[in-house]
Amino acid sequence: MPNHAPTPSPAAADSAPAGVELPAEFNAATFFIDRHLEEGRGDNLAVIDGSGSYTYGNLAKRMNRAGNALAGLGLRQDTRFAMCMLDSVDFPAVFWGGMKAGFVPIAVNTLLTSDHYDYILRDSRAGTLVVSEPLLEQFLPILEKQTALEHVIVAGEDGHGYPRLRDLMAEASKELEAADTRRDDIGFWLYSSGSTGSPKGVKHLHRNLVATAELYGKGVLGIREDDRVFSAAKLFFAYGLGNGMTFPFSVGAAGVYLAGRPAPDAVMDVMAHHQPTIFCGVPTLYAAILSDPDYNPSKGSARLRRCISAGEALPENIGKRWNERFGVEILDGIGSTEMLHIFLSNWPGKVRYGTSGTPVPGYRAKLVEQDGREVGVGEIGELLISGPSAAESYCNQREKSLDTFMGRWTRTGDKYLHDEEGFYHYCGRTDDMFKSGGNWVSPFEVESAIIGHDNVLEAAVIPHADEEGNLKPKAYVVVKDGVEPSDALEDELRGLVKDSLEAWKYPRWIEFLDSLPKTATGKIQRFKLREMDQAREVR
Ligand code: 3UK
Repeated sequence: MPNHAPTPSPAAADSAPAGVELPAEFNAATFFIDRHLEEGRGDNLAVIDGSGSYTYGNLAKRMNRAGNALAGLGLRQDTRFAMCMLDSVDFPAVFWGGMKAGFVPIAVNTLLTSDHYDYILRDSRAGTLVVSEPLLEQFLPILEKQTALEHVIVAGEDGHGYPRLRDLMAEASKELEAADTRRDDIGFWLYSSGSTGSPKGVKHLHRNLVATAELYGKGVLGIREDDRVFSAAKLFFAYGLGNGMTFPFSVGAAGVYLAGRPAPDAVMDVMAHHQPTIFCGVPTLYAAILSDPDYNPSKGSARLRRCISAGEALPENIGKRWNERFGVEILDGIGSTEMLHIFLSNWPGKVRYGTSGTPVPGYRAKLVEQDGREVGVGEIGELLISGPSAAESYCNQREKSLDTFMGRWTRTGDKYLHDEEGFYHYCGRTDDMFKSGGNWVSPFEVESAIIGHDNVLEAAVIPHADEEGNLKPKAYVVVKDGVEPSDALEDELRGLVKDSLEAWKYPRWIEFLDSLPKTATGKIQRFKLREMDQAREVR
């Protein structure tokens, strides 16, 4: 057995980012699962899901059976297969089993429409699909049309005419020797949700999983063997994949899985029942939990020691109120599917709410103008990241790959500024920023001011042309339950923005909506509001 223990390499010269050294022959599944059996942690709990608790010893057998089951279908090394699965013990079994056998799992968002699944199956040309029974329905209308797809396997009680995962696993051996993969082999793909355009297949290497677990999981979170991580963000999402699998599995700790929708009541239920030590959410979930005064520490986890937030910027007031109510800081950090996990983050004990913190050691950040020139302190630029977990490329998108993966630097598509103390302040997506009267408006900044109002739940700001054709900010606002929109409230919101931001930034128009358009991973789709707004103008 090769020695899989990673050794942090010393901070390297400027051209080569600091990283984690791994042997050239490397299979991530042996590192994250088998290693614990070899080192005496086989009886540690690895997974707690809706059906029970599973030790590393048990998960290893499931992984081996799943890998053998896939091999039994005739998959060859490097073959990719799609998995559209709810969070349960079957997810790690299939994901790691596939990788251990040398196949390439493609974890697919469970919340998409049939059209998107059609697109992803064609785009990836996956020959096998493993799908959770409740999700099969969305695939049925498009399965017939697939030319590359040969096998559909259903995880659940009823296979609806397709082979069941549990039967294939029961028939397969619980012993499996790891395929002779290398650290630089493509290990798995994810499809980026993409706030605009079609989803993109993002190809990641075996080694990238270790890099994120070492640099962010251990480096920032300080994950330990006695931790229990509950991620409301699902395992198919890079954020959830790290939180729920690679971080706990890097140290022999446990992941707590919720198969259903992470609504506040379901999330608080899991907190109370399974007492996680680390909780991973998105800003809207933290806000929703806080909006119900009934949710207090007695209904949560007494062992909670860390909370993290990503996916969108965490509004300052949400972080502060959470701290006050639950006595635990929320570490806001920004990550992406392309970089696999968080690369700028706040630190335990040094949280600066309203910022994304500082670069995670092992990653470097720079803010640039369109011509590539770096901007100075306090100026807005596009964020580029260099670090050892960047994806290799996008599937089937040469131009986008060249634009995004620029050698050591990866383009994020986000605007940031950094202050004198080195903290990074989020200013919005490159595509969402606009100029009003020659001055930049960051929708995010205006939205943050608006949601500072007690009656407001969410807000989105877009450019809207006035009668002369000049762009000015327009706000779409969702009020909290039981609040009536009114002219008086509009005036208060304008006043709030005028008090805290420059004169050109206040919303000239305010419209109230019941909800905002969002991606399946919870990001506000401002482009949809812009489209809606323009369609109305034309009429
Ligand atoms: C935005 C944030 C401000 C930002 C992700 C943690 O969200 C993740 O990946 P996606 O590919 O989206 C990436 C984009 O989302 N974003 C994410 N976090 C923040 N903006 N503050 C934040 N804290 O526009 C980024 O480019 O879906 C998050 C870990 C892994 C991930 N994949």
